[in-house]
Amino acid sequence: MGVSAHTPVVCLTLSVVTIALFAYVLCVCMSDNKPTVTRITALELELNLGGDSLKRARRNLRTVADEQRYPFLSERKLKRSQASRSAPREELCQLAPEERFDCARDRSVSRSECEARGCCYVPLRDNLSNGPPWCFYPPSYPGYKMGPLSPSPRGQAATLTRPTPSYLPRDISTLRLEVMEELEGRLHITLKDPAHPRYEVPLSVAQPMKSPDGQETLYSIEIHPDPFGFIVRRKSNGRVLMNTTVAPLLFADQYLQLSTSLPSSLLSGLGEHYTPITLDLNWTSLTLWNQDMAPHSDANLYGSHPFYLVQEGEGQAHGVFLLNSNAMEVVLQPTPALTWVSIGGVLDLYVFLGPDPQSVVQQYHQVIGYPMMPPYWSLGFHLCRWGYPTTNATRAVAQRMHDAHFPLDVQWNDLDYADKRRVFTFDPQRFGDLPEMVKHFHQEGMKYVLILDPGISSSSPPGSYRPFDEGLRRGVFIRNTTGQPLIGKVWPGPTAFPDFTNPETQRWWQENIQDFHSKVPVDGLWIDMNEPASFVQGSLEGCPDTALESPPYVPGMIGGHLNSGTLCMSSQQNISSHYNLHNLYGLTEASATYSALLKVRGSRPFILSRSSFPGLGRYSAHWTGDVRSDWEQLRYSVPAVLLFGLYGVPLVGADVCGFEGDTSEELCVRWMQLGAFYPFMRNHNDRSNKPQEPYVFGERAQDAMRSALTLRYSLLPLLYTLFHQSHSSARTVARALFLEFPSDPNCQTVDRQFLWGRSLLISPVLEQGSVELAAYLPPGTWYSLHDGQPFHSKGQYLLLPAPLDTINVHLRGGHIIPQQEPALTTPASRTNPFLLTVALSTGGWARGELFWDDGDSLDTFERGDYSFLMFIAGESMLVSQPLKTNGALDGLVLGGVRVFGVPSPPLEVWVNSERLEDFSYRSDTQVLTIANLALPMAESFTMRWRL
Ligand code: MIG
Repeated sequence: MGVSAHTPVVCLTLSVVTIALFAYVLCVCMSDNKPTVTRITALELELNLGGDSLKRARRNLRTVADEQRYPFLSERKLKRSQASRSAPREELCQLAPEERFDCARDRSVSRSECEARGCCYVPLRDNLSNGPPWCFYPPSYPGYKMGPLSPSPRGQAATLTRPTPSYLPRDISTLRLEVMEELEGRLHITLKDPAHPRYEVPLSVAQPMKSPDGQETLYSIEIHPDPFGFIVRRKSNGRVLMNTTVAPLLFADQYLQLSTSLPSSLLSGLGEHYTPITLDLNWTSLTLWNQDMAPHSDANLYGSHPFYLVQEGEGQAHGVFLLNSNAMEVVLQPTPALTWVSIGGVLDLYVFLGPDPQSVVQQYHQVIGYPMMPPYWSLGFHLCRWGYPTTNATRAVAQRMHDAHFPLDVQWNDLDYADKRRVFTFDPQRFGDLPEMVKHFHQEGMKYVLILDPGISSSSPPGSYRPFDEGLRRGVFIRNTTGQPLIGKVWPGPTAFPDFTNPETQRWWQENIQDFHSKVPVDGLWIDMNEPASFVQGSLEGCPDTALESPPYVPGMIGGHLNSGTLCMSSQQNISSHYNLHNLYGLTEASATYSALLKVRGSRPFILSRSSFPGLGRYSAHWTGDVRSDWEQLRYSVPAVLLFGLYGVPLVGADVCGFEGDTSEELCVRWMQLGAFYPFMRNHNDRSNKPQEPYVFGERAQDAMRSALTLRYSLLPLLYTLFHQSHSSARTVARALFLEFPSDPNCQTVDRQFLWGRSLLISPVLEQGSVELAAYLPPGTWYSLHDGQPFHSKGQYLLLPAPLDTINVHLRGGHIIPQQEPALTTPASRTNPFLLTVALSTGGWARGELFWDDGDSLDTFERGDYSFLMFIAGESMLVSQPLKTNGALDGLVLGGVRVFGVPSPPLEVWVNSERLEDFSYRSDTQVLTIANLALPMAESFTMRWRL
């Protein structure tokens, strides 16, 4: 992949590039044995410069002392190389506070410094770090100037130049713009440095499936040459979706900034944060930087998703994806408008035109990759805790679950199993019979998953811990600037960190998994701590003092430094520096783990990753990390799960009953009920807490939990079919209401309820002590899934009873869902009779489908090795039609049918040509029930009821 070079060359090139502008900066060359980098980018070149840290530039916090310490950033010196500007005329500065775009995001400035930037300085009464800026751009603030557009291989291109330097160090004064109209609903715009290739995210985007030639795009783009900016409009109604002329484009080596207006304030995305489904635009700043951080507000969490979706109104939506993995900050302001700030890479921007929100999600997933198809068993119930001290304790847990008749598919172990907490080992005393335990679980029809942290213990005596010895020999670890493996500290003590961007590392990782699996036949892997997290800052030896560790601007983040709780930014990975690749660590680990498990097990891999980046869903599930056992965290788990659906990671859930702190019986019941509708359902608990396995609670609580689990298991055929739709066509599984009812203004911000696919509405209790709840029912008929009781809604809130043993679930008129009699594991439930629940629309129609395969083989859809049934109801008739069969349904039967919304008692019921005696009808709920059927699932049938 490209050229390779060593540090001296790097520094030399660098000096040539920058010496003219910053002659007073010395090139601090790193030692000679720096590892080979295969892709030299301008960013890396520049980043070997000396320089010192500027902590997060909080407005008005900069002092004179700072200026002396960081001379190369001083405004005074910078001015030598740029035309000095003067304050704009006063009338240009008469902007309403919410219209102001910050001219000093990079650092705080005084009036004179602000005016020297040519910006307006108009103080406001409050000087808030999250309020309107005092120093802001006047209209038409100078920026880049665009030359003529000409055809390029993929679209149109132009050169942008900056006649006068910006106020930032190491401006890139010439840029290449490329505008690619890739699909009818997809616009792609890149801005790069044509002279010095910079780091780009190594995501291979599927090329457009069709070109928009001759076909109308949903958008038009208008480019303003001077100062450069562009406007994207929705063609159908002329609505301005993006307007980047509202503020200047900045593109310096370690500071890229692009602002745009937004057509509405209904903005979702930009995770991972602890927020509702729509974001607060009142001067909110969101940092995207993967960090080991328990979910709480105003903090960057484990993953980064530089993607947003805007509900425009009238049912329309668009999305924007900035493909950039550097530390980022997104600033929201009430205009409404948004500013992207990234401290590296290039600007690689996709705009998705929808026009409806579900299409936006699909267009986004076409770029980042559709989600994987999970193994069927992974949709069952998972049970874990940190602190099952032995195999016997772990066995006892599964046994008690079984004895108490709770479904359980997957038993887990946390760090407890490992010998001195080192991965790929197990404790010979406490977990000596781990292999036997796993085999025992397998005999019971269960699966087993354990935790696998990336940190490889580096302090075992040489020759005693092969993963490290081998890894060292094969050069698989991330290296510090002196070329040695960087040593941080995690659970086993000092650890080295595999560089998953290195193909050799991927092979070594697979061999370790293979070796371990040959002893302990795990069914999946839980990849934790992969932000990556470390208990020391940077490394045990600290980090070198370079602009990579402390760039001119650091987005606000927990710990205050890029290397807080993680590795040195200057450490080197195969394709670039950790500075560039940090946010990709979990993704690259997930990808390597996926390949390894696939090879080793030969069936669909199951991986659970804490850190995430766009594309993770191709390989992995996600859980929301160390949630507290409290009601607020229960409530915010709903938007968290829904947002990961937008991000293409549909197999997601929060730790049921909460991770940190003791749960309570009531909370745990409500959490089990909500968790029964998380796409991924795992009860997991922290070391020191009271136990929270379902069987530890009182009889009533156990009954409620058992019925929630049983309900989930009865719905798994539907859930599996939804995962198929997500894998094959990027539909969301757990779905926000606005995706399904985009034109209903009442749905725009609903995130206390959600849907499964199109048909099931889940309305959990999220408050302590509540035994009723106000649930919104979008217009249409909704039937209680429990008893078929219909509600004809005009789009209104209904007060529903919700005693402790109940979670409200409604089935939407017009839909048919496949169910199956539950069992204690999925291998057992998968052989049980199916059940169809038919919810007639007011016109008496309904439809639904079932995707079925062996639940575990790879690429069944792609290879056509599956069965697919279509169900249609209308005119007092239900038809099941196999559109495709492969034998997977052979021997399986339909045991019963429930029809909701049958207006009067049927006189007769017929299946095919046979008249049935065994049916019942309830006039109060208008439900027709047909039981004791045994119709082969793989064959078509027709059922009629004569009224
Ligand atoms: O530093 O493996 O989020 O689920 O139980 C804590 C122990 C490490 C963090 C995970 C949590 C897990 C815990 N881990």
